[in-house]
Amino acid sequence: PQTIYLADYTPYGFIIDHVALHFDLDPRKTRVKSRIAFRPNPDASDRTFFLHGENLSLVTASIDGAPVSPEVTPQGLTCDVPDAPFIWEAEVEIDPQGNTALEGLYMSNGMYCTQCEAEGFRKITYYPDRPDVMAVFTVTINGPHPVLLSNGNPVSSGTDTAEWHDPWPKPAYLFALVAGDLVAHPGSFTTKSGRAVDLNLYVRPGDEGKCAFGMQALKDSMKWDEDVYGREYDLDLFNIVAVDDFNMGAMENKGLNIFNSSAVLASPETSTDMNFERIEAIIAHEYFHNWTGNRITCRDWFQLCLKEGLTVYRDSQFTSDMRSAAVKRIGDVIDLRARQFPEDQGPLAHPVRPESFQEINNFYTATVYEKGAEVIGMLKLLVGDEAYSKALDLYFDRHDGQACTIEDWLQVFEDTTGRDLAQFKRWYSQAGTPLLSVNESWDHGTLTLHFKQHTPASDATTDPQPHVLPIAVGLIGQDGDEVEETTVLEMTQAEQSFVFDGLGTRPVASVLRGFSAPVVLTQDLSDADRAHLLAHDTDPFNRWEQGRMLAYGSLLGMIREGKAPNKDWLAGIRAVIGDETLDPAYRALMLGLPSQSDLARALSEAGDTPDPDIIYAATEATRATMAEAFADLLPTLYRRHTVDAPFEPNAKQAGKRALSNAALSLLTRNDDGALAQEQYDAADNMTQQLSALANLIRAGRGNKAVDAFEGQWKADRLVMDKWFGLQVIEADPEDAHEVVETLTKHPDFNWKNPNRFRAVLGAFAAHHAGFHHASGAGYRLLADWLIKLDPVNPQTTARMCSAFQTWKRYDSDRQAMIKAELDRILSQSGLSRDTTEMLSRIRG
Ligand code: HT7
Ligand code: ZN
Repeated sequence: PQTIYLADYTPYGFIIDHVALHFDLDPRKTRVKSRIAFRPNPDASDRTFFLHGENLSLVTASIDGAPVSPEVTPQGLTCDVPDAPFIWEAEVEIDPQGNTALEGLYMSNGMYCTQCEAEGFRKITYYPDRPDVMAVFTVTINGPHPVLLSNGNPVSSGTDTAEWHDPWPKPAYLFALVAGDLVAHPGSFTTKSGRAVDLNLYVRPGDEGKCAFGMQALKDSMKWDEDVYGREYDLDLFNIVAVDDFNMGAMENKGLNIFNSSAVLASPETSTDMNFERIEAIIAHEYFHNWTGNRITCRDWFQLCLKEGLTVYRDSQFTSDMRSAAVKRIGDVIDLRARQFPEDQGPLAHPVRPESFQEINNFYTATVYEKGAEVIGMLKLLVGDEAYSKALDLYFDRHDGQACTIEDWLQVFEDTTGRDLAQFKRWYSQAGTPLLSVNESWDHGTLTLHFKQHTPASDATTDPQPHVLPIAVGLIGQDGDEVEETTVLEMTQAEQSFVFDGLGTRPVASVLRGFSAPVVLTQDLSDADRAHLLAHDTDPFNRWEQGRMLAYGSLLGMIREGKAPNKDWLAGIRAVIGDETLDPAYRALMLGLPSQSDLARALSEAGDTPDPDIIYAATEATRATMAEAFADLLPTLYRRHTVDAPFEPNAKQAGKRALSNAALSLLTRNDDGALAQEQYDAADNMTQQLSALANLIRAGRGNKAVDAFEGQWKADRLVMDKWFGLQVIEADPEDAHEVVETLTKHPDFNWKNPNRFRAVLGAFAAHHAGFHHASGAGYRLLADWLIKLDPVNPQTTARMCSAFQTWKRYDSDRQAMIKAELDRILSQSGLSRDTTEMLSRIRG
């Protein structure tokens, strides 16, 4: 496969003034007519007329009304064109029903929908399918469907026909079309300058009762973007459509967002508190793209972080404002460490702005999205809130309507602050997680913090240079009072020291508050100092972090030397979870343990070979000890935080449920699931029902409830995804692969549906001890399914290959078995470009 390089960028040879598309919908033979007004681009030197096109049957083509016979390849077509403005017209035939890859125009449950990012538009018609070609689109749709939607504002509609006009120039990846028998949940929003916007959430009949929360989240997002970023919506209509078959969460098509139904449909009976929070965040994320992505888009796909990093950053700010900032930050860091750190430290490492790719779909990664957002958080911390706002205002003013680069983005910060961001730019160009270490010296009232940073070399970055690191530090005195409020140290060298003087007694340094930089920190703190911070730190992130570090110490001591759990850690956690002045959601997080794959990563970072069985046993033993140590506290925690009021998906109630369910999961170890059964029987919402079910399965008495749950929810696709997934998540490691095999034979296991596939196989890949079973059965099973899925849906297959990315951590037997599976998949004839690229990179 061909490798594309950032360095090779050249502008397209033509400018498009207008695109008219006409669709005659048919499941197997949709006709697409295009009429595109091209003119030569004065800024381009190469005038080759190339239009992308894949899986299209060209019916006719003409230039200025005269038929032409272009040279057609599987990737597109070329044609001789005039050196002056001209009209290109073409008609193609496509097969939406046969499009199982879910890119381009495809069908899901009888409805037509599109997914064009990144390069799906070329499967709809011949077009320069690159983000720097922006054009105004008019679309007409003919088809026997009550709802016919496209981007922008409606121009006209009649029986089986509709015309749409989008006045905002856009790249083809933001094009969307939806047609089907859908019902609208309507709403409205008036922008701050008085524009009345009609809002609709389109769903399949039967899903009307799951729309209210998403609609409110949309209104909250619109208001928040006005209040915080000064960004107003710019059309008279904003539509969202829920689709069952979708490769990712959602897509920000201009004025017509398309959502995986799991990312928008919600009701108390069918959705957990976590579902509600995720839905609110995704709706916000896609809405915020209207400015960061759509009005200002990317020049090329290497600049993906320009829109994704910024939009993730914006959606995390939104969630922090809507819910608890501390809980959101901790959740984001847990997620970053679970998904981005392994990527950045393994064979898939790439810079936030990659410099080459074979298949762009493989670069919608945690590094581009989440590390990309962390980079923006650091920038804001370095320049300050006011300068950040000014820079963003300038960004929107200067670049509205343009396709931009990271250079453009950094320039607005340089222009507003006068700072030189050349070194900071390394965050975009260097792969790898920096390792930051700190040690202290104390001399008569002066504390000096000596920092060292080092980023390990990788294939992606062979000679990493020091980063600019904002390190937020505070000092906690021996009496527990804060003696130095948070200050942000700016580290730019490989080694650097910072002095705090005028101190009385020696304080404990609270370093990297709020996780101010995405690094692995090594701080030489005693367990007593960590316990002191766990008890007294004013920074909620670091308070939690010290509990987590103590938990790591305890678990690693058990794994390596069979030690008993650390009593100081248990005492520290006990004090926090019993402190009724603290947010229940925060206390629930304190009851969490590092995941088994996090422990494997920690062991391998320290040069040890992780044994998944021992890690599993240590985690289980630690949970059992917690259940025993907190036995007297748990029933009160459970009862006090059980919500009696009618279910509301707000942060307050969700936090209480999170704490009572965290207590339940420990209590179940003491009562063999009696309380879980009680909760299951009484549950009137999915948070309570699912948590109870998980505990019953774990307690070995879940069979009846599993069957009852299936009977109750058989007709609900999204709830059944939970049913499938939970049985895998809660499976005993010895049986996990058999549980998966059984579930894949279930009549409702529709493996072509990405949600269902992920519910089972994705959950299995995340079941550390089950997937890494010493027999290799887990590796074989996943490989079998990846081989089966690849010809049908390469994008989802390739994403799931990352389950193998950590393979070099494990022992030689496991490595040999994984390598054999990687080779077996790679040897399949016709393997997709997506999967080939992922596995070749992973295999090395
Ligand atoms: N911008 C979108 C990214 C995307 C995508 C979405 C759905 C299906 C396939 C996709 N490929 C890329 C989603 C987002 O980040 O908001
Ligand atoms: Zn996005």
